[in-house]
Amino acid sequence: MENLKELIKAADLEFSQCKSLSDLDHAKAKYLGKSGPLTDAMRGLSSLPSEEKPKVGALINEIKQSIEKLLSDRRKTIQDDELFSQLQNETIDVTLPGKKQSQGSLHPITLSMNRIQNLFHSIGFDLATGPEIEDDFHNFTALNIPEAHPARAMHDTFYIDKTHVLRTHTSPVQVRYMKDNKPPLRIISPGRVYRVDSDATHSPMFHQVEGLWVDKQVSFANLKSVVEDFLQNFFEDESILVRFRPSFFPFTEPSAEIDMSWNDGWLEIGGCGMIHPSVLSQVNIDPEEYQGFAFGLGVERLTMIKYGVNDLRPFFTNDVRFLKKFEN
Ligand code: 2NL
Repeated sequence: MENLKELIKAADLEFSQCKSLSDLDHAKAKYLGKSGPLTDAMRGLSSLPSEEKPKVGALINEIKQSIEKLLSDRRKTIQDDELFSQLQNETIDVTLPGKKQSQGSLHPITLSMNRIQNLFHSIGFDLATGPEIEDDFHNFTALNIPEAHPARAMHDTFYIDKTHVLRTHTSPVQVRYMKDNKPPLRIISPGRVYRVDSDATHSPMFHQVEGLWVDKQVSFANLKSVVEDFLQNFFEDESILVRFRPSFFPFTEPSAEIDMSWNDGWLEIGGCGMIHPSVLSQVNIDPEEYQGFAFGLGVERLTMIKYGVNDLRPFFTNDVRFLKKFEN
C-alpha cells in the first residue's frame, strides 16, 4: 500500500517533466497502462484475504483517479502552453507599415509621343496611323524611292517577304491618308519604325513623327514656323532657334535637315522639305494645283534632349531604375 501511494508522487513528477502531449501519452501508459503497476495491483487483489479486498481495491481506485486527475491537469497545461506559443509566433503587428504598391508610370517615349500629339493637335493637325507591316508601294514606290535605291536593300530594311517590309518610316501612313482624303490636309503620323541597324546610337525599332500640310498655298516659310513653334513648345523654351541645312530626300524637293539651337551649338533633329510633285501625283493630288511640306522627326532624339539622357539604349531595356526617373 505504501508503494502504491509513492506512485502518485512519482507520476506527478514525471508528468510535470513532460513537454508535449506525446511525452504525456508515454508517461500515461507507464502508470495506467495494461502492464503498469496499478493494473498489476488490481490483478494481485485476488490473492489477498477477502476482508482486505474492499479496502485495497478502493485505495487502488483512489490512486488511479488521482493519477488521472494529474494527467488531465498536465494535459490542459501543455495544451494551454502550446496555444500560447502558437499565438505568440503568429502575431501580426498591425502597426507595421504596409508593403508599397508600385503603380508604374508612362515610358519617357510615350510621354514625348503624347506631348507631340497634343501640341500638333492644338494647331489643327489631325492624327493618322497605319500598319507597321507595309507593302513596297506605300513604303518606297509612292515616295519616289526607286527600285535600286540603297534604302530598299536587305541590309537597311526588314523584309517580311518579297513585297512586304516593316515600315522604315511613317511616310506610308501619310501616303495612304493622301490617297483617301482630299486636300487641304494637315496631319501628323507618329509611330514605330524599323531599320536594320543596332549599335550605341541606333535601335532596330525606334519612333518617328512625320507631318505634312497640303493646300493650295503652303510654303517653306510655313514649314519653318510650324517646326519652330513646335520645338519651342515641346522644350518649353522660346529662345530655341531652327536652322535648315540643304539636303536630299527622294520624296521632297527642296529638302533640308532640321537643326535646333542647344547649349551654344546645333543639334540635328530631323529632316523636311516640300513634297515632291511625283509623290503628289502618285496619290492623285494634282501638283499643279496643290503643294505641301512634310517633315520627319526622331522621337528618341527629342526625348534624349528634353530629359538630358545621353544614351539611346536605356529606352529599350526597360530597367525600372531608369524608368522611375520619369514617374509622373
Ligand atoms: C528624317 C527625315 C523626312 C519626310 C520625312 C515625307 C512624307 C511624305 C512625303 C514627303 Cl508622305 N515627305 N516625309 C520628308 C522629309 C524628311 O524625314 O530625318 N526623319 C527623322
